[in-house]
Formats: sequence, C-alpha cells, structure tokens
Amino acid sequence: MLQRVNQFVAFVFLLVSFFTLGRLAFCDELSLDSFEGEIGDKTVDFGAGSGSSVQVTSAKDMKQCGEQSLKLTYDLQPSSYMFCARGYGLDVAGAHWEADEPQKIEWSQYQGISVAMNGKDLGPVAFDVKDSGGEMWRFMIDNNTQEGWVTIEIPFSKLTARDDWQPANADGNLKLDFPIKSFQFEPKQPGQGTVYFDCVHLIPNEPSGQ
Ligand SMILES: [Ca+2]
Repeated sequence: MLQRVNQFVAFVFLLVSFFTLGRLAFCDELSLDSFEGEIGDKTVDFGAGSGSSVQVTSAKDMKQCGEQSLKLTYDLQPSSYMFCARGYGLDVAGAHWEADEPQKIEWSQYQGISVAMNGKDLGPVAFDVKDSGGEMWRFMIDNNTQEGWVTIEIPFSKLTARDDWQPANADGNLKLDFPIKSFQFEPKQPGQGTVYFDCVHLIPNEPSGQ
C-alpha cells in the first residue's frame, strides 16, 4: 500500500514538473497594450509640431483585441512631426501601457514586438521604442498592400537607433538597453490620415532545442 502511495506521489510530482518546465520553456505572447478603457489626453502622450494636428480617441467599431482600438486622426504638414506614445517615463503620467511596469517584465524571454495596424497607403509610419538609457529606436512600417488589420512583427534586432533626433538625456550608447520604457507611433507622410492600432504584444523566443 505504501509503495502505491509513493508511486502516486511521484507521478503527481512528475506531472507538476512537466507543467512548470513547459511553462518556462514555452512562454506565451505577452499583451503589452490593447488600448482598453479611457483613451484621451490623460491616458495617451501625444502631440504634433507647428501647423500639424493629431486627435487620439478609442474606436469600438474597429478593434482587434478587446473592445476597442487606438484611433489617430491627423493632419501632418511637410517637415513637421506628430507622435502618440504609451508606457512609462512620459510627460503624461497616466499614459501607462496595460502590462506590468517595465522592470517587472522578463524581457529576455521575448524576441520582439508585434503590432496590429489598420490603415493602407498612409506612407511610412514609424514605430519607436525608448530604451532604459533614454535612447529612441525605430522600425518603419509601410503598408501599401493590405486593407483591414495587418499584424506587423518587429524583431528587437530590426530596431535601429534614431539618427534624426534623440532626447537630450539619451545615453547614446547605441545599444538597445532593457527594459524598454515606452513605445510610440509616428505617421511620417504629410497630409490628412486616419490609422488604427491595437494588440501591442511581445513575441516570445523560439522554444529551445527545436
Ligand atoms: Ca483593444
């Protein structure tokens, strides 16, 4: 009888071990942000250069994750700029992304960021992140092929340090230092436009040994 109990205990232990190890080895995508709840100037850090304008709202009729997406409606002048950011260390204190704060995320378990975007023929749209040294890193999105929602996958290795501008306090070491603190969208083509974003996810590393 005692032997059977021991076997049972060993079996349960093995099951728990497999489950735990499996979880560690095959971590899931992490949702960094899906723009739920209140979206506006208290919860998003956005702005535009002289003569340009951007409005930021939520869109419940256009969504890919949860109940709503982030909607940018803008009018961008030539040689001007606009931006729309979420995360930590931004001027707008309430502009936090939905996931845990940056230092509580195990960044080494992830290889990149994916973003759902709805907007075709808008010209280049920059996706930037700010690293822990204050440096801005950029990936250019240019969707001229697909209507509706597209998922853009951005490996960390494809981000490049911005050479047009950096914050005054950036350390300038040209190394992507984790944790990443914030992300932002910047449509770059002058003119009027509307674009939606949703489902900002961290892409897990490939399972090891496969
Ligand atoms: Ca959403």
